[in-house]
Amino acid sequence: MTDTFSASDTLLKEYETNGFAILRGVVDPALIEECHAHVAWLGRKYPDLRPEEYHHPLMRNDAFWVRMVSDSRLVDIAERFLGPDVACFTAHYVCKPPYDGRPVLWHQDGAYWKLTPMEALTVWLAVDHSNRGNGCLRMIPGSHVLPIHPPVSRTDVPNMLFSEAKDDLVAEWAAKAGVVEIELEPGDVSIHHPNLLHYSEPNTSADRRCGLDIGYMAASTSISNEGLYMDPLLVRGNPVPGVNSYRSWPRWNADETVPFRGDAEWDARAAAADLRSGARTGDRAETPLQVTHRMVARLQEGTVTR
Ligand SMILES: O=C(O)CCC(=O)C(=O)O
Repeated sequence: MTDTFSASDTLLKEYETNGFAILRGVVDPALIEECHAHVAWLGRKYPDLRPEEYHHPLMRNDAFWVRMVSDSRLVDIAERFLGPDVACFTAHYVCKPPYDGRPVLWHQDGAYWKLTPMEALTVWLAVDHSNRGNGCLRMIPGSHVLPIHPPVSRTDVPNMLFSEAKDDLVAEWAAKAGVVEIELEPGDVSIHHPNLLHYSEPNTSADRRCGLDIGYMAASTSISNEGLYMDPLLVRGNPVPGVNSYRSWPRWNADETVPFRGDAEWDARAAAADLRSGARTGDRAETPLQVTHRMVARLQEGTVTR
């Protein structure tokens, strides 16, 4: 572990009490610049996709994406909550363009994940400024004590998940505990519990709002991915025998990613990670774009559930 948490354990306590916490200045500006270049490259490569839909299937062969989710500062945070053996099972940019960025309606992340047990944590890295004007995350403190409630379909208004938590549940909890706006600077991180009620509003401002939204789980948790969620990537420690098969870390390839600091050493790092996890190659017949379209279609039809 590095000293991300050495300041104090107040973060752990905050997380236990509220179901979320904020960590300032986790990632350096140079790496955030690389994320900006990556998002711009994704925009050129996939001009027909909305930038709120840079979902994980799209990046399954993308070395920079794995470089990000395996960043030691981010994994340190996950390790603190999940223990020494940590896997990443999902990650995507939620990038809301100026003026018409889509909302993410009220939800609990765990309602969309098939994890057993639900030993997981969302780590949200601010790539842009994220504030009340451009659609920052908003959370109900303490709502992580709720069990997972099935979401209801919402296709009448544009929104990223095509669904939301039930109105009465949200109204009850918002009245009881209030709603906290999570305003972040680029490089800051917020974390939240899989059962926490949270949402984000449309971006009606002139400023883009982009975050890298990462799902980590303990390696002892098993994921049923239904060919949609990718096989997880082991990002720290060791696999637990008999639980999960791991995806190989992609090697650097100019067609699949951007140049980044350390890309010359990347393949050796990826090979070492594969040796540790015993990874399979994980390649499927479908292209990343096909899987992404399939994922969006399944969100729309409401079949991405527990
Ligand atoms: O980035 C957003 O606006 C929503 C992200 C979110 O809902 C999540 O991290 O669970």
